[in-house]
Amino acid sequence: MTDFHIRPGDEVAEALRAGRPVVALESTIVSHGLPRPENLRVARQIERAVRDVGAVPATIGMVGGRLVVGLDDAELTRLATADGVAKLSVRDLAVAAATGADGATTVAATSAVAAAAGIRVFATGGLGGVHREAAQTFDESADLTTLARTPIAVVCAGVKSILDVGATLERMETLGVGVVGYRTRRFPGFFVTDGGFDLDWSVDSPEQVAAVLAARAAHGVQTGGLVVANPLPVDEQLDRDLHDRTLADGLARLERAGVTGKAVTPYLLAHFHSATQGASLAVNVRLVLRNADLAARIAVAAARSAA
Ligand code: PSU
Ligand code: MN
Repeated sequence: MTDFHIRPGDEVAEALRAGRPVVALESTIVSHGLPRPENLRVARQIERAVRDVGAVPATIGMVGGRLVVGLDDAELTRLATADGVAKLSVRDLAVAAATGADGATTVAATSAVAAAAGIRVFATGGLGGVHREAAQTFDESADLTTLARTPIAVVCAGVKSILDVGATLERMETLGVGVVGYRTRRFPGFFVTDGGFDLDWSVDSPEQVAAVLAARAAHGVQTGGLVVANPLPVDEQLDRDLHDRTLADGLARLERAGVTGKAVTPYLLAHFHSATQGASLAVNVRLVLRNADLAARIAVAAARSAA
């Protein structure tokens, strides 16, 4: 383990040493993806959901330049409430460390750090992907290119409908990122159950995902990540009409406001949460908690089969 920069909290380090199940969690969703003050409450709930199934949560983030795997409650509180918490992708980690910054890690950075720390399962809300108009703007999340080279299973509710979902799936194919639906052959669209595209594979149980991870390790051929796409049940998704209206409005505002680059995702998420009077927030929280639960079950199954 490269614990020069990555200093796991005692509990996480001990669990990894003993081969007990550990689930990585990201902090960008806390600092930039959810409104305050709910963000801190939800961050704690996500950790609780992992613990409830018998796994150890390891929320990852940067505190005063120190890259932490397994933030303690004071650190989590700081990243949820402080001003000026940076949004850190992989390329930002070293600069943030050297300048003593506070930062929240994206899916890309969290995956890279978790894998380096020996964690094999990661739960988040939605993956970053290819943005609409990417053919002009080149805006494609580093989540995809990082997963191309990072051996970790990411449990998510697909990608947000604010992205070009079809292009994101095509890029994952090109990049060699595995995608399986959890009890579905339709790729989920985050707030909505069905993102509009078919998947080649579906798995039925945490044990089956653990078997995929074991086969990958045995083959030694696939070097990148595995996306486990876990849709919300239809009766828990955001109302489709409300969703479509809010999205159209959000995209128009984005263009008028001239928002680009890494501000795009937080801007659109904040728009959804305010324009739907909290309906999208409730949906967002539900799906993250479901993903944390599934990821923990996968980690438990993987630890059992390795024992
Ligand atoms: N999806 C969400 N909420 C989020 C994000 C994605 O539902 O907060 C965050 C994740 O941390 C993801 C990042 O890695 O946004 C992607 O940002 P970008 O598109 O700038 O790569
Ligand atoms: Mn981007």
